[in-house]
Amino acid sequence: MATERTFSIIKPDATERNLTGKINAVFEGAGLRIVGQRRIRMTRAQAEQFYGEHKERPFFGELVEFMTSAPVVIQVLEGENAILKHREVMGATNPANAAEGTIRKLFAKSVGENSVHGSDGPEAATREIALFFKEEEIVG
Ligand code: FUP
Repeated sequence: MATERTFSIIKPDATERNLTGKINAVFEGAGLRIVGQRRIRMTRAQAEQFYGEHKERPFFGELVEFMTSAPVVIQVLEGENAILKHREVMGATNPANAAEGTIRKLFAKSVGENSVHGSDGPEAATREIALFFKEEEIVG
């Protein structure tokens, strides 16, 4: 299995509760190296583009409102099998279904305010990293 990169967001509900360090500790404990990281206030245009595939879903408006409501921490994580490993430590989208010890089980407030985002596959990872990071900002 080759080294992969994935895109991660620590969402507003988590930054507001000062959970960035605790969430990063879970990532690093799982062998995911934080090779790019920046704290930003996401613009409406960025959030709408990022979640474009959910445009027609009933929760789209709320999702964009939430993602722009407070700062987020955007990240590039690197490691063996990083995409799947990251999704495993995040847990299921809805915290009610998330396994014990996962970030969403530990910290998420609801299916919408679920503390973290992670790319769902290699194509998404490449697209999402390129939306927010220049190559020189990623130091492996
Ligand atoms: P995930 O890949 O786990 O982030 O989940 P999805 O791509 O299915 O959903 C993206 C985001 O949409 C979730 F993180 C939160 C939001 N969402 C809702 O608010 N309600 C839902 O029923 C499903 C997703």
